[in-house]
Amino acid sequence: MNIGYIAMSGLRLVDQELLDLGLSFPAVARRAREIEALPSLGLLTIAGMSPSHMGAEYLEVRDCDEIPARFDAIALSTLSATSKEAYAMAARIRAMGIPVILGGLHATLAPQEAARHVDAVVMGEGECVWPEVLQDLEKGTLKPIYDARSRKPFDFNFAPMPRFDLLGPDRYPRFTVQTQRGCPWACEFCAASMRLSPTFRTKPVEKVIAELHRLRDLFQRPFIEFADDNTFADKRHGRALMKAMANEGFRWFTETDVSVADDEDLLRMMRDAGCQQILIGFESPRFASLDGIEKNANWKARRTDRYLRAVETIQKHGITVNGCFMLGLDGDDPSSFEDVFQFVESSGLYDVQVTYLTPFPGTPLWKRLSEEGRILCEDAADRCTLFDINFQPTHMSVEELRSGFHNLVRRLYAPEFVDRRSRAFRKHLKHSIRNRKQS
Ligand code: B12
Repeated sequence: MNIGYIAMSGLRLVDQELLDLGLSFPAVARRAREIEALPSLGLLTIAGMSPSHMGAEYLEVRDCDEIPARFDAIALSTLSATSKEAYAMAARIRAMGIPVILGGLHATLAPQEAARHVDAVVMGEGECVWPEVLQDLEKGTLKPIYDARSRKPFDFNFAPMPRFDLLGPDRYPRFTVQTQRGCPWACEFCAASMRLSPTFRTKPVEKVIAELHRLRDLFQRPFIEFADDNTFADKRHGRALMKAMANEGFRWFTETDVSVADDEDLLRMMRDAGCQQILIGFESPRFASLDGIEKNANWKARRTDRYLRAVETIQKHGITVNGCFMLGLDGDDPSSFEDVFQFVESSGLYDVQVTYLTPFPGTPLWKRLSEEGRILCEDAADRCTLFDINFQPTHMSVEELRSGFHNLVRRLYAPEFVDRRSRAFRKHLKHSIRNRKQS
């Protein structure tokens, strides 16, 4: 049996004006190119569980104008933004008599919808059910839905080695590796791995290192993006990982929360382990906008007054911060755009990413906004890009949110502002290195 693993690659955005505006700025265009090229770790991971008698090939959707007929089944992975494209693709594949199995975050969050378009839907963590799906496929007894969420969360001690070897040799400048799944915090809007399985878990350090070594063997000097929700949520695991990565010569980027700034020793270990940048979801610099969005302990709101200091502490260790802000939160009003701009200016954030609050189908945010009658279009998964609006904001009209956002994008990514922040970063870094040497 020969299985084709097809990734819905590339960025998605419906608002053409914003796309044109964004890509006209060098900093945005560069980041867009970098992430355009990331392969799907979900598919490579489940391919790593395929038995040796089965063939496996990895393809990007952009290479699939013609669906190759040599496959006995196709595994597709989709996020919400690409779900309609994935269904259209599935229809073409099934018309050729090839069964389609669909997994990923959108299939997990909207399984009934997905089941109307494919032969089998996998909900949750693929590792828990993929061997069974393949056995059923061989026996011709595929079930319409496999729900990994009704089983025990996947034990990372058994994590398969992702099939990085399926990737073409010169095509990918960056690769993803996962070190943990889930997050101890419960943000209402979150549509990431906590929706696959709510339990927070870390991958054994030696497994992560083995994946990094595998990538280095295959691709020489790979740049790594950890595909985590919150790499340093478990500080003990984070420290052990940094110790193991010290002097390995990797360069990497990750996503984590602002609490890394509380631990300067950890920041030094991160720098020594090759960390180039961390992305932090600040969401907003305003207490009123953050209040209530994290449901376990109102964690984000309680941290607001330490945000500025945190950026300074992290960046002085030579690690740049990419600060993410969400516009359209219930506590936002027309002054929020200026507040974000001011925060970026006074913190000296090296990089910044602004998105709209996005109700992904199947999330608690979606449920609440739907009950409040605030979802603009119930059938608009293609608007789940983080850069398109699909809800009615509280203290602004949709048009005010959109034009305020576009204007903020123009100001944040103006090349002179980007340059000023990057020069300030280098200057402060030199200064703190000098201070460190003197003390
Ligand atoms: C790396 C990444 C990317 C990469 C690669 C995406 C990809 N196709 O894998 C790039 C940069 C291309 C990307 C792009 C986008 N992304 Co992105 N991305 C991530 C990130 C950081 C990590 C995802 C990851 O690799 N996880 C690890 C793997 C192992 O998990 P997984 O893919 O879910 O796979 C597991 C299961 O889902 C399942 N599974 C998955 N597929 C399949 C298939 C089968 C057949 C089976 C059986 C099982 C299965 O098994 C896997 C193992 O358990 C997350 C945020 C985060 N911290 O998680 C956002 C995230 C996934 N991205 C998001 C978004 C919105 C986008 C974009 C729409 C942005 C845009 N405007 O263009 C695009 C759309 C991309 C596309 N064309 O589909 C959202 C998605 C929310 C949602 N529910 O839809 C997230 C959660 C970020 C967020 N802020 O909310 N992204």
